[in-house]
Amino acid sequence: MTFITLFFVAAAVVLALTIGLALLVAGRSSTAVAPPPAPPKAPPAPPPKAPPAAPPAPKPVPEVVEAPPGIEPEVKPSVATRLLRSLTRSRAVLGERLGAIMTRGKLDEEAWEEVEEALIRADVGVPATDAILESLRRQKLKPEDLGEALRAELVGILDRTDRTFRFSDKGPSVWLVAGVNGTGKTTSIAKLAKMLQDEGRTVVLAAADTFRAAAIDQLGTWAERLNIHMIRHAPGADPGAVVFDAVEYAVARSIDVVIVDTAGRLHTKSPLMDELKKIRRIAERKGEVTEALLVLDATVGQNGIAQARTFGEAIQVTGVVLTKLDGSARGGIVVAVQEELGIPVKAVGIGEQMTDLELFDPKAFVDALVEVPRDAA
Ligand SMILES: Nc1nc2c(ncn2[C@@H]2O[C@H](COP(=O)(O)OP(=O)(O)O)[C@@H](O)[C@H]2O)c(=O)[nH]1
Ligand SMILES: [Mg+2]
Repeated sequence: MTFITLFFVAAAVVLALTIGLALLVAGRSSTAVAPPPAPPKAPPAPPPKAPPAAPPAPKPVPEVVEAPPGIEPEVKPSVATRLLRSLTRSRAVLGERLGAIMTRGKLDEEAWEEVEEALIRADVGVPATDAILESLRRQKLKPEDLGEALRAELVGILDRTDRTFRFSDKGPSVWLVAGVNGTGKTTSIAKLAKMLQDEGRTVVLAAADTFRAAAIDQLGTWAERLNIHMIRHAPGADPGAVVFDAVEYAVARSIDVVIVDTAGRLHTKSPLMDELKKIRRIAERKGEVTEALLVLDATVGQNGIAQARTFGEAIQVTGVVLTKLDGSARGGIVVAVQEELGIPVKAVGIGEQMTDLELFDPKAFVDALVEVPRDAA
């Protein structure tokens, strides 16, 4: 009996152990096999990949931005903004006085003397200053209207002539560019050529300032940058021969404009003015001189008037290119040139780059030259 009981107990224990063991194994394997944690692990994997992909993205941005400055910054401020900036010094000369008179609120003799002095200091010149003062005095102005009235007078003087550039309808137009050395002839030629190119015209340059090799090379550098052909001879060669070849080149290839760089002084004994007359005659053989542009440096002020007189007699100046307005306190010279010589300023140079040329617009110029205090009224 005891033996049988013992046998059953032992059997029961063995059975219980076996079942327990089986259950345990089953439980373990089920937890081990079940890979649910794995899928959650998989999705997080791609996100970490994405962020590394993102950082390279900003890189292409600076690369794209860098490209245009390499060529030439085309984003230009407006003409009014550029003029306003260029005429800062000239405006200060006129503006200080006007501002003071307007705030004082009295247009007495003393005030008129101050207006006169300010105009002279801005290089408007005596004849133009006299004419302006006479007209303003007659108007019985209130002090607060002085600025606007002065603007109207200046625009009145400047608006008298046509200042558009001329072209030939027969063959190549020849533009002679003359002026004293250092005024900015060569630089202005590059700027004018760029302007013509932007208008869709074809241009050839004539390096007729054969006085110095460096002058020819300087024009050559601009010609390369503009991708324009330049006719050159050896330093010291006859400028007339260069012009002859350039016009012939233009005729043969139907080029619209020949721009001629000339010397401010000469190596030969023949006077400069005779040489310029000769250049003109040679250019007229196969082309038409539609512009004889005198380059004047705005920083020299009234001296420019004397230069314009001399050159005017020799080459019948059709217009003035006034350079370096950006560094001048004498912007009023524009008015003097117009009033005293009857020559229109056609373009103004406001920097050393080839885009630093503006066609002369009397209204924009006067607005930038004469500040009218907004709170004057
Ligand atoms: N700031 C400024 N400089 C100018 C302007 N035009 C010319 N220049 C500079 O004046 C100097 C003489 O110019 P250049 O063209 O060689 O004069 P050129 O001897 O008459 O041919 C150069 O350093 C030019 O960069 C201008 O409008 N503004
Ligand atoms: Mg030169």
